Amino acid sequence: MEKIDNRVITVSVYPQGGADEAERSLLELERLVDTAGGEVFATVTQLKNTPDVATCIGEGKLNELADICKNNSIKKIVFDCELTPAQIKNIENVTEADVIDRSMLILDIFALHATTAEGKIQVELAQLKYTAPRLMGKGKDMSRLGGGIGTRGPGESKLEIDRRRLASRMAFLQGELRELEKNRLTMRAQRDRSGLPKACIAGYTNAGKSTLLNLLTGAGILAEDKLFATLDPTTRKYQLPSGIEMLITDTVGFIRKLPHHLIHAFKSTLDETVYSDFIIVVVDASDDECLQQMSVTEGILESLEVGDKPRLYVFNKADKCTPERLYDLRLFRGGSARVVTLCAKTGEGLEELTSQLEHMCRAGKTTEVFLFPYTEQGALNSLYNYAEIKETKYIDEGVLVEAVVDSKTKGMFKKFLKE
Ligand SMILES: Nc1nc2c(ncn2[C@@H]2O[C@H](COP(=O)(O)OP(=O)(O)OP(=O)(O)O)[C@@H](O)[C@H]2O)c(=O)[nH]1
Ligand SMILES: [Mg+2]
Repeated sequence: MEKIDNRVITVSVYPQGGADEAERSLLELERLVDTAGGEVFATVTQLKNTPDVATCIGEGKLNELADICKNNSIKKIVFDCELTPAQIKNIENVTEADVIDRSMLILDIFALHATTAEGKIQVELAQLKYTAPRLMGKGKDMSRLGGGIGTRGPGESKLEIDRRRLASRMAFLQGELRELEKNRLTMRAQRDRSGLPKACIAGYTNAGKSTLLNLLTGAGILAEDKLFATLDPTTRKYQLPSGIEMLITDTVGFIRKLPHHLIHAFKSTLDETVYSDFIIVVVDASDDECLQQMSVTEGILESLEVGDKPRLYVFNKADKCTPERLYDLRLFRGGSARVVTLCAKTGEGLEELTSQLEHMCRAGKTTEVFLFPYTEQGALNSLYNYAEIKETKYIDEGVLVEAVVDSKTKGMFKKFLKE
């Protein structure tokens, strides 16, 4: 069998003073290439304050890139920035290799990892919007595309790019997505009715979000040392040691240079973050880049308009950090935010985590006493769905109930409140 050649050349263009950041971003690009099944053969960088409109890199660099490709029979180039369809076409003409950009590569990984119908549709739509116009500029026989890095469709399928069918395929997928969104809304409404506190796990990709949900709930989500292992959200019920139940959702990870249109494409699943009561931000404390990763995470949470939701910071992978480092990180967050350190792999630090979760779940809740006349047993039954019942007493006037409720529930059962 012919061996598939997955060697790629990575390219970065950076402005004056941006060398360090470019270097870090390239290292991450290498991990993305690896996750997509490729292997970085060489890297080409250029200091250039404004990328060339036609070819991104300058003419001399482009020729250098073409020489490396031809001398080593490299057929794939990945740029660490966004490229326009015209830039891709021009670079391909000179280098005679396939060219993709960082966003196309990320979408390719998403396509590999999407498992639910909703996830697959979101990925395909995003690919049709972003990747397809960039592949079409090539003027090649499109039926031969698909299979290589950057051109895979979700699941086993290949990304079909036929100009004539593009618009109708997108309209069809949008319709399907709307249907699935309706189901998601129904499920969310059901979860709302349960009255349980809801937390969403967010954070940089590979921080250990899925490992954390697995540790707490035995959710059995695939957690591995790859970027974007998780694409589809999973929600599980978790019972805190005190008996309080809560819902926790694991979601897709974040990464730097995640363009807004990509975030928007995954809005339907990222909305789980929007509807949570608080956010558990998981940070890989052992990563030298973790402060920067935290600011990327904050930026994306801002753009999802959940910047003001309460946070619990979990500095994970504590087993790979010195105590001094953990101490410094805790200080960095300042006094206001809740912070715990954890090793999600072994469970070390779990007690501190659960006690903080306990606090977060109780925040904004009060203990109230209600009196339900014996004729209102239906209402009493429904309170059980919304509140943590502490004590019930049967007296002449009805059932006296002491319960921990949030303000919404208190309002709903206002007429039974005992003065
Ligand atoms: N040493 C160490 N490794 C950990 C810990 N927690 C998670 N990992 C490892 O980190 C890698 C990533 O973990 P995941 O749980 O898949 O990370 P994630 O945040 O869900 O990543 P994505 O879904 O890809 O965004 C896996 O190889 C885990 O085994 C930890 O506390 N210590
Ligand atoms: Mg995950």
